[in-house]
Order: sequence, then C-alpha cells, then structure tokens
Amino acid sequence: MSAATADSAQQVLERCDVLAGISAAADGIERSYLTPEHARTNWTVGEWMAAAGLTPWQDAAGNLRGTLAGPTQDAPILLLGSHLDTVPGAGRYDGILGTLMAIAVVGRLRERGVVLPFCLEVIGFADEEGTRFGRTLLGSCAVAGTWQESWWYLRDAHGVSLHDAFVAFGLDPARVGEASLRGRDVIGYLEAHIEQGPLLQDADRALGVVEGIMGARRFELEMVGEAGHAGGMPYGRRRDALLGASEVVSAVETLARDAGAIGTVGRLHAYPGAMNVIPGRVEFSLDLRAQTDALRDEVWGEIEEAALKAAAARHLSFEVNELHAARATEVAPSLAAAVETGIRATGDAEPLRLLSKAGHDAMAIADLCDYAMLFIRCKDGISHHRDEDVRADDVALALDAFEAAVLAVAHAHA
Ligand code: HGY
Ligand code: MN
Ligand code: MN
Repeated sequence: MSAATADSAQQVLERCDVLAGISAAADGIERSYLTPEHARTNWTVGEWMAAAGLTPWQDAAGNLRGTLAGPTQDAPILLLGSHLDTVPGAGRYDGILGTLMAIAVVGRLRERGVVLPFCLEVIGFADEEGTRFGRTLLGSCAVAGTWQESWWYLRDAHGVSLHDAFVAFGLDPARVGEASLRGRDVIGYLEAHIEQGPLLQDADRALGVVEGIMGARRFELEMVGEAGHAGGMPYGRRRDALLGASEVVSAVETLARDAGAIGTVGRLHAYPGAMNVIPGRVEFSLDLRAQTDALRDEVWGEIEEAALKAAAARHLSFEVNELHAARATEVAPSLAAAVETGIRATGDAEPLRLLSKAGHDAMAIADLCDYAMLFIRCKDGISHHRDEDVRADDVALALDAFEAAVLAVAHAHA
C-alpha cells in the first residue's frame, strides 16, 4: 500500500468524522431525508466532490450528484457511490464511507491523469435508510426511475407528508422524474460499503465481494384490544394488546430462524402506556429479509398466520400496513469480477464472496443497471450503532481495490 493511499484513507476517515458532527440529535448521529442536516451534508460533501474534480449538483430528489465528463458527450456512465443519510444513533461509516471513498478514487484517478472511456458519476444518495418516512431507498428509486406517486402521502412522525417535506426542502415534487437516469447509457453501479456483519473479521479478511442482497419487506403492525384497570380487571376478561403482540414478537424470531430468514421487531409502542393500565393498543414494526423473495414472502405468511391466531385467542384485532418491499437482487458477474480483480490487486488472491443481509441503494439501482459491491471489514460487525468502526489500513486497501475495480471496468469497455 502506497503512502498516498494511506494519506487518502486518512482523509476519508477524517471526513467521516466531519460528517458525524452533522446531526439532528444532541447525542449521537442522526441525519434523515429532507432535513437541514441533509442540506448541510450535501453542501459539505459537494465541496469535497469539487476538490476531487467532480462537478457537484443536487438532483430533483435531493441526492447529491458529482459528474466527471467522459471522452465524448454521449459516453456511457459508470455510477459510484453510497448514501449520506443515517439511522438514529448511527455509526459514522454506514453509507458515508462508500460515498467518500468513491470521491477519493475519482480524485486519485484524475491526479494520475487516467482517461476513462466513460463518464463517472458519484452519487451520495439522500434516503437509503427510510428513517423519516418508513419507506427506504427513496433517493435511489428516483435515480432508477421507479419513484411511486403514492409515496407523496407518506408521513413522518410529526405528520408531515413527503410532498410537503419536498417543498419545504426547496424541491418541486412535479420534477422528481428529472432525477432519473432511465434511458441513459449506464454501464453499471459500484458501491463500497462496510459489511455490517462479522464474517470478514471472522475470516481475517479486510475486503469481500458481494454476491447479492437479501430481499426485504417492512411493516407497521398493530394489535388492538381494550385498555382496562391493571388491578380490577380479571385475567379471564382482559383483552391485553401487549400480550398478543409479545406472542408475535417471539413468533417472528422462531419462524424466521427456522426458515433461514431474518426477522426483527425494532420498535414497539404500547398505549396508553401507563403502568396501571392494561395496554389496549400496540403498534410495532417488522423488518423481514431473506435470500429469495419466495422465502421472505413464505415466512411473512407464517408470521401473519401466527399473529391472527394469537389475536383470535385473546379477542384482539390484528392490522397490517406494509411500508416497503425491495426484491432480492444478484450482482452482475462482470462487475463482480471487476471488484474481485480489485481485491486481488491488494494481495488477496481468493476474495471472499458474501451475501449482503443489509440493504443498500444498489437494490434500487438494480432496476436501472448492473451493480456490484465491495465490502469492507468493520469491527465485530457492529453497525447502526455509535461503536461502528473500521481500520485505516482496511480503508486504504479498499481504496486501492475500488480504484482497481473501476480500472478493470474501463479495461473491459476500452
Ligand atoms: O436496513 C438496512 O439493511 C440498511 O442499513 N438500510
Ligand atoms: Mn444502514
Ligand atoms: Mn448503508
């Protein structure tokens, strides 16, 4: 690894620290879609894009885009990037590292005077996590041309619609289609991202090549019974919504694990929420993922059946509101081969192939073009947590690998 690469990695990590300071939360990192923090981040990262020789601009969906012209006006486009938004209580590398690495690689290629047979476009996607409106991949769906009109009615926790948030951010909902690259000559999309799991660390590898991304569905679920007195109401006459929901939460783990899928209930609110009142209503979330959409949907059917049974036994009602679905996707062999070439260029002769259990913007971009991903080891697999961490030498190796992957794509298109 060259000293220049080590310096480049150091700069990327320092920039991750700068962005970690842009947060809506007094304690911890939180940046969500169409907020002042989103705007400040786009401004800050746009400056770094310009310093790398990219022309930064914000698209009609609020994504940050940076363009490096190709050899001709009609040259095809290679997309690089990741996302700049976060979950609440986030780490400082999920999405951010990949976006800043893409900018760094463009800068390195320009410094070396490399002329590519295509235009490069780096994208800092604006809403991969779905933190504010529940539905994820909004920014990347806009670029892929799969934006749905029904999404304008999505509301955040304060009741603000996506439409009104768009307008307040200075965007015109009627022009969201202008963010799309559909119909353009796009070669593909390469994304570098922390693994968000422990497999690379367990295998003592710095880097890995992604084989595909699990399909996902997200739901808001509700159990409705009847609030009552915690003392006077006999057990036999209770309609306790929290006990019903609790049976579902346990069933999610059992049914998902038995089937080789992954189910998580990340949020649960019991109402009215007083210590001496039997919960009459419970709202809870379900994040469900599996390697195939068929398996994912089969497990959802089993969970729904278990929930209806639990509700019937306790004289409760069970309501479902599906917020999000993203199909399982596979990488393009030719682009994955370029990523493997990149990893081999760092001295790892047998790149480890991994299925991504985490979702990524690449899932949405897969509706537009081919994609591949480079994974970077993260400490103990921790992510979506302030202790998310990476090693500087792994980031340096990742920069070398990502640059070599871009050059491998260029070679294939020469
Ligand atoms: O939820 C995920 O897998 C991603 O971090 N949005
Ligand atoms: Mn994430
Ligand atoms: Mn991410």
